[in-house]
Amino acid sequence: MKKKKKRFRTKGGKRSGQRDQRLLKAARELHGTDKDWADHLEPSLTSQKEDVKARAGAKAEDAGDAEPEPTWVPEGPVFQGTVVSLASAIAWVEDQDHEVVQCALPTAIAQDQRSRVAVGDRVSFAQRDRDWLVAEVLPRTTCLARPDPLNPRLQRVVAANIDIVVQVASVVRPPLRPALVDRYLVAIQYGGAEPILCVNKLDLLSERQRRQELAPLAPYRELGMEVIECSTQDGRGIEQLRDSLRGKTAAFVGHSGVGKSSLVNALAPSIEAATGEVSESRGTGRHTTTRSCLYDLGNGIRLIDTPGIREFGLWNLDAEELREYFPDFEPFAPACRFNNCSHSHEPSCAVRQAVDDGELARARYQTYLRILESLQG
Ligand SMILES: Nc1nc2c(ncn2[C@@H]2O[C@H](COP(=O)(O)OP(=O)(O)OP(=O)(O)O)[C@@H](O)[C@H]2O)c(=O)[nH]1
Ligand SMILES: [Mg+2]
Ligand SMILES: [Zn+2]
Repeated sequence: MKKKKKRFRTKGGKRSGQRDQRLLKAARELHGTDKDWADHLEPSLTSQKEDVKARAGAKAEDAGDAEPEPTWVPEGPVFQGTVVSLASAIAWVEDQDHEVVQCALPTAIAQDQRSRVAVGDRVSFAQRDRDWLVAEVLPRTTCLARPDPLNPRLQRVVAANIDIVVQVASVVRPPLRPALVDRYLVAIQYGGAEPILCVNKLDLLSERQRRQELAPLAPYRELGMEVIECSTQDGRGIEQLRDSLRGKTAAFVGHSGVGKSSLVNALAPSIEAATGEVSESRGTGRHTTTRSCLYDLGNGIRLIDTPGIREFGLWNLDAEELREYFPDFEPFAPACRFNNCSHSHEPSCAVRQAVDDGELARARYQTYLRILESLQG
């Protein structure tokens, strides 16, 4: 099959790396000595991504800034910074001197907080009376978004202005779920970031099991996606992950319990992000991380650790567009009888034929059909 190397590459801009941990300290000071605060901290982005695919950028803008509402007009000096953490109607913003300032969110933003502002967003802020207040959320270069699970008409932005989204999966406890990988892959490309797949807990498998369990990931490697096999227990893959993240801002996403926070700690032990046991009976995580946190890991790596999710829906995508996010179908699609073939029910579909002939991964095709159905439903 024709390889589509570089399909997922975006031209990530260079970042000036900051090594200081003052952000973490500042946030801890803000919250007294509560060690759990480490979980509530999201290190911020300090620079804008310079260059992303124009289309992806436009998408991110659609997704994030559809209807800018007036907030308030500051009278004094206005500063800019990056949102490093969020709570209800409050944003912690890191300024250019790496000071973290607690800012209230004006009502217009707070009302629609999950869409209007996310960790990683650049904001302007200023003082009103004695308090600091966010004035404006600046346009995003990229984002990762999904529909609100309880109200699919609402968008939830998971992280903003990221170069890379690392999907963290584990091989066992919880088991690998390629269908989730596919959904994330679509959402990541839609938002303009570069996807990396990090498969964790490899220490729990024998070599034979490893080959068997990881076989379903072959299609992603074929697509040119970086797949990193790692373990926070025996350290494998951690340096490869660090190399891939060097100079970049990234978000860790995935199910609860796969080891996202453990990976943060493996990359930078001084962070001490809280981690939680996986439930014995269900083999799933316990949602230990409750808010996204942006950490500065050194080597120019800025990392947003996010809470584990149960399901990942897709935001604002139509059925026709979905095909573009399955580039492995492209070599076959021109041979379909209909040039607008949805590859689901049409006669003489070359994509379906390729699946039957073993030239295309059946699991990828099945995920495609499931997503298609959900978009039409
Ligand atoms: N065997 C093994 N266990 C691991 C590995 N990485 C993490 N764990 C364990 O997996 C459990 C969950 O790890 P966390 O880092 O809290 O997982 P998380 O993805 O951050 O989970 P949430 O915050 O709930 O989304 C903990 O008990 C970790 O010790 C690994 O490489 N191998
Ligand atoms: Mg966690
Ligand atoms: Zn077709």
